[in-house]
Amino acid sequence: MNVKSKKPLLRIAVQKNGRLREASESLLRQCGLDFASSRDALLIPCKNFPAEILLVRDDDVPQLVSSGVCQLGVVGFNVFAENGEMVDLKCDISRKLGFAECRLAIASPRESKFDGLKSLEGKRIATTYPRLLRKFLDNHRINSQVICVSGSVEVTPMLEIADAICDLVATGTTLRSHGLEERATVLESEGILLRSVAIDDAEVASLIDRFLLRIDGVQAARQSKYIMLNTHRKNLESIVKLIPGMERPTVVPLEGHPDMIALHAVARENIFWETIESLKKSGATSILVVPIEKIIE
Ligand code: PRT
Ligand code: ZN
Repeated sequence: MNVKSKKPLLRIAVQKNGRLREASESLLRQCGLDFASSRDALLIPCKNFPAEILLVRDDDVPQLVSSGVCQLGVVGFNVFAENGEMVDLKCDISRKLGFAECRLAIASPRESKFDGLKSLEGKRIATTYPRLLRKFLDNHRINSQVICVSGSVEVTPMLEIADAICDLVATGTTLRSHGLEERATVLESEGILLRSVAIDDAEVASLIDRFLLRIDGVQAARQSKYIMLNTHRKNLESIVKLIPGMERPTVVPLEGHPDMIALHAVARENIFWETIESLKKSGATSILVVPIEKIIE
């Protein structure tokens, strides 16, 4: 493995297979990084940016970034938080990425009695997140037995190995199909970008700044739309009020129609059908709502 490269090189740890892989890869590509979509190679060089991508198990990302083997890494906040409870990680959360959203939650069989957290007193709770669960229970002064398992957490009550579970929940389908009901949230999670704190090379630090600027551009664009419409000049004020999160509109006269204007603007929020209907009622025509690829301030 090309661990010590001569030229300054950014190494980014990304999950090899699993729920984070696709969104991480798509984010890197949106940031303009061009690399092969290999399913076999573990270290993939970027063709157009001095960076390489290291494909690993998600559980290894915090350590790889903390030790400086990788300067950046994408991982779920849940994994970072569980690892951080064990060792003092030398990395920061550089960006929240807005994908792989889920929560670490306690659930118990639907028919079991639950009157708040005190119902867990003395009970056995199975989890793959023992440290986060233990901390949560301690904070609430609940004395339960934490049972460490390595997977298939949701079947443990059925097998009478545990009375409750603590696992990741996204849609809640898995809990429901195992007759379990969500009782309490231990941690809210989403994908995060970790950044090593031990970066002493100025060129690497400046590469990271360039990369982060691109991420910010992609994230700002994701929530924004570009809107264009025509209207009578007298409607301008009422129309401007209807566009959510609008910034600095450009207003230009329409050639050959002295009373008509074209309005172009960036809306920092999504534009829903209801807004478009209201715009039409207020006299807007030829409304175009266009996705934005990047916003660089
Ligand atoms: O092989 P590797 O170790 O890299 O991957 P992994 O198997 O440990 O992780 P993976 O790919 O399953 O998940 C990676 C990350 O995705 C997690 O650490 C979370 O940050 C995030 N994530 C988001 C989820 C979920 N949503 C999720 N729903 N991780 C797991 N689940 C599982 C959950 O454990 C349960 O079994 O999905 C089931 C519940 O889903 P719902 O939709 O039925 O509620
Ligand atoms: Zn994992």
